[in-house]
Parts: sequence; structure tokens; C-alpha cells
Amino acid sequence: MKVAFVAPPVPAVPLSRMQRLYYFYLFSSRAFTVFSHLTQQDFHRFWMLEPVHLGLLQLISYLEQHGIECSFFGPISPEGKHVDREEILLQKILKRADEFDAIGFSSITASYRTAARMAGRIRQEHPDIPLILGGNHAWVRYGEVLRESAFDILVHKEGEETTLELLRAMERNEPLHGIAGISFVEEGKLFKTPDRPRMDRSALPLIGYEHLEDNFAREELGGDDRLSIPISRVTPLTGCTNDCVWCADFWKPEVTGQNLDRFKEEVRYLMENRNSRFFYLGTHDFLHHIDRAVEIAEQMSSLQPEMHWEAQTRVNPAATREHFRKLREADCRCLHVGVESANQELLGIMGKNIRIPEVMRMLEYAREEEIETHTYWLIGSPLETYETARQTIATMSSWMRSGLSSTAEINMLVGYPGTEFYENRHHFDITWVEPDYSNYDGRNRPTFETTHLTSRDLEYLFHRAMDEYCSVMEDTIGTREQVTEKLGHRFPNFDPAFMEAAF
Ligand code: B12
Ligand code: SF4
Repeated sequence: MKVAFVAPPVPAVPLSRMQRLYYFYLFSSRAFTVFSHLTQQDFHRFWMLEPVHLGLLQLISYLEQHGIECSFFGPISPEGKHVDREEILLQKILKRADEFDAIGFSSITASYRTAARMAGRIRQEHPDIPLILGGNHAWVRYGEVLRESAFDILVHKEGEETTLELLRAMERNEPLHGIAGISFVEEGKLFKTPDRPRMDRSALPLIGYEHLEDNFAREELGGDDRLSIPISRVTPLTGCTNDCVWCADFWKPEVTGQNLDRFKEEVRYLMENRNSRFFYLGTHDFLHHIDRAVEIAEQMSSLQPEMHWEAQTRVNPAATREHFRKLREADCRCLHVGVESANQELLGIMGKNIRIPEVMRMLEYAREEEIETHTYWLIGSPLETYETARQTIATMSSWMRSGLSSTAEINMLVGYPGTEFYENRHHFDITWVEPDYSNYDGRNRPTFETTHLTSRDLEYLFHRAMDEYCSVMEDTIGTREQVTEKLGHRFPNFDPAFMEAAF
């Protein structure tokens, strides 16, 4: 059996002048600190990050281990140039469609419309090829997706075991009703089978990076044989024990770990074969089991000095200064910490389960041990008002000025379909939600309004937060001209199509 797996592009959105300036400073401050060892060539290669779709590449390697042949189709903007990524990708698939027994798409909410459009075109030209959809949007809206799109079967949540069983059943022409974790329509009737328990992810094979180039011509790779991934995202731990009302991450409420040898092998592969020189440990709860975090840090440290790394974590009040010292000794350059709001009451309403003094203490320990800190902040937290947003902006700014937080990232809250925030709107005084899923990318526009804040208010507050960020940066690292001169040839390309992957 042979299957195509497609990562449709998230629509590129125009950035305002303020957003471009904000990204400029965000990027530059990191270029001078955590990315200081990256070269001009590494920076130039950031456009190569766009097609790296970890979920699909992991799914592919698992299926291949079980004898299913797979081909990966991803979007790319060669050398950062604007191209019609959707049409180019579609034509590539249509050209090879006859080779495949099924075609699977992955989509988040923002790329769902693109996926549905592409699937519709494939159905017109190849009506007999089964079309499957997985990823974070399909299963939360399975009824709507199955009714309105060309997709035949949806895979819910974790995909490996479900997809393998599904493909085997399709191959043998067996009924699908006994397969956990899917939905489909049969004789006009919609079926959803029970969810599947999480698998043991420590047994998974290495992510199928070797499939990245399956469908790229050499010129799309900038003349190279293979894509480089100068900044790699690796996930030694998956999941989070918390449950914020707006969070669309479905890997909850457990934190599961990769096998450490395999993790190290993945990092080594990326260093040796993909020119990776910086690693972002995309764990949501790195410090959840502190001893485990230290063990992971030691693995990273053993691979020095060619690379450096950072990790994302929740605040853990049990972490001591000694733990941070160990992380620093293992070359942890930065910790990313979600703070979201400076208002303790709002943190309670969103279910964040952190206390501001504990956040400050953890950031202080990190600073004392010379680990950079990158904090995340939201405009539009559940039940936000002008006053709470101002409080958040002022706190972010003062923490940055005092060095408590080295850098910060500001986002406008997006309440994704399937989350409590979106589904139980009346609890959060929501008066309107954006009907077009393509705008759920969290980048440029509000996706809801409340009795307290209109979309214009949200936009204003978001821009005000970015303006404040830029003022702090101007005072601490210099004016735009001074920073540009310092960056020299390591100047970033802010094309929205792939920029997200670089931060
Ligand atoms: C890593 C990550 C990124 C990375 C890499 C993304 C990638 N495509 O690999 C980067 C930084 C680039 C990124 C960017 C963005 N991300 Co992101 N990201 C994540 C994160 C933290 C982990 C994803 C992951 O690798 N999980 C592990 C793998 C194994 O799981 P998976 O991808 O879900 O895939 C499994 C199943 O879903 C299923 N499956 C998936 N696809 C398919 C397809 C088929 C056919 C089948 C059968 C099965 C299947 O099988 C896979 C294996 O089990 C998630 C949060 C989370 N934990 O899910 C957010 C998340 C997916 N991202 C999100 C968003 C919004 C974005 C951005 C739009 C952010 C922005 N403002 O720009 C961009 C969009 C970029 C893009 N082009 O997709 C949201 C999506 C919410 C939603 N419902 O839309 C999430 C859920 C975070 C959140 N806010 O809650 N992201
Ligand atoms: S702490 Fe982070 S990953 Fe965990 S539920 Fe909240 S937003 Fe999601």
C-alpha cells in the first residue's frame, strides 16, 4: 500500500508595520544572545524550516516501519520568495495521484480551508482515491468537516496506531466500525468510533526526516541536495498536566517521554545531517519532573560544543536555584515560560495554575544562573478588560527593563474551536467569533469580541503591547539603525509564510 501525506500551507498573512518592527526586535535580541553562534549561512537557511511537519514525519516513519510506503508533500518558499504554495503543492500531488491508494492531509484550524480546497480538487480529478484528514482541527469539527468537505475519513488525535489499523482495513476492504479514533460517513450516516488510549511514544522510530525531500526539485532546495534545519524543534517530552481553557493542545493531561537514547540519536542526526546548530526543546512542561529535565539536559550537554539549546516549561515552584545551575552547566541558554497575564484573577479564570510571585522567583533564579528567559504574554485573556491588559503590558515592560525577562512574546488570544473558551462562550462574555477559520492563525487579527473589548480594542491593545516592547528594546539594545548595523549580514527575512518556524 502506498499513501501520500500532505502538509497544506497556512495562509500567509500581511504584517502591520508595528508587527514587523516587533519581530525585528524579537529576532535581533535573540540573535545577539541565544543564537549568537549561528552564522550568516544559518540565518539565510531559515526559509528551509517551512516544510518541517513533525507530526506527519513521525506518522510516516511509524507506518513505514509497519510496511506502508509513504510520500511526503510539504509547502516551500524557495530562498524565501513568494510563490503560490497551495497551487504548486496541488499540482505536484495531482501529477502523482495515480500512484497512491490514499491521500492524507494534516491541518490545524488555520490551514483547514486550504486542505479542504485541495481535497476538493483532487476528488474532481481522481474520484476514487480515499481522502483522509488528521491534525488539530478535523476531529473537533468532525460532523461539519465530513458534511461539507471531500474528506472521507477523519483520524482523531494521536495518529500512529489508528492510521495503521485504518490503512490495513482499507487494504483488506474490511469495515471501519471497529477502529478506535476515527469518524466517517457510510451510506449517508455519520459514524464516530470511541477515542483511542494514548500509545507508548518511547517506542516510536526516529522521525522520518529522510522524507522531507520526497517531492522537492533541486531548485526548490536552493540548489542543495537536502534541506538544512538550522534551528530544530525536538520533543523529549510531550503533553502538559494543566488545562488552560483556551489551549488547543490535545496531548493532555499526561506528560510522556521519549526514550533518551532515541532522543539523543535524533539530535545527533539533526546535527550531522541537517546542519542543526540550535535546539528548541518544544516541551510544554520541561520542569514537570525536574530530575528527568536534568537528565535530558545532560544528554544535550554531551553533544556540545557544536550546538546550544533552550526549552519551554511551565513554572514549577519546586525548582531550586541548584536545578537552574545544573541546567546552565548543561548549556541551557534560555527558558521559555508562559505567563500570559499579570492579573492573578485572570490567571485563575483561564486555569493557568501559576502564581505571579512564583513565576518571578523562577525567572530570578534563571537570571542569577545566567540563563536567558523568554516570557509569553496574551492580549485578550478570558474576561480581559482595558485595565487588565494595561497591567499585563506594564508588567511585561517592567520585567524586561529590569532583566527579569530577557525577551518576551506577545500574542492575541485565539480561542480555537474545541476549546472551552470557544465552545462555552457565554462563560467568557464572548459576543462574536470569527467565522472564517483561515484567520485562526493568531497573527494579525482578533477572532472574537467580548462585552468588554471590541475587535478594534483588541487590535489597539495588541499594537500597544508591541509598541511598548519595541520601546524597551530600543532603550536596551539600540535603535533600529544601530541594531541593523550590528546584525550585519545576519539580517532576518520576515516573510510570514515561514517566519513562525524560525522563532
Ligand atoms: C511543534 C508545533 C509547531 C511547530 C512545528 C509545526 C509542525 N507542523 O510540525 C511550529 C513552531 C512551526 C508551529 C507553528 C504554528 N503552530 Co503550532 N504547534 C506545535 C505543537 C507545540 C506541537 C505539534 C507537534 O509536533 N505535535 C506532535 C505530533 C506527533 O502531533 P501532531 O502534529 O498533532 O500529529 C499527530 C496527530 O495529530 C495525527 N495527525 C496529524 N496530521 C495527520 C494527518 C493524517 C492524514 C493522519 C492520518 C493523522 C495525522 O498523527 C500525528 C502523530 O500522532 C502544537 C501543540 C501540540 N502539542 O499539539 C502546536 C499547535 C499545533 N500549533 C498551533 C498553531 C496555531 C500554530 C501556528 C498557526 C502559530 C502561528 N501563530 O503562526 C503556526 C502554523 C505553522 C504551520 N504551518 O502549521 C496550534 C493549532 C491550534 C488549532 N486548532 O489550529 C497548536 C495546537 C498550539 C495551540 N495554540 O494550542 N507549531
Ligand atoms: S500550560 Fe501551556 S500547554 Fe498546558 S494547558 Fe496551558 S497553554 Fe496548554
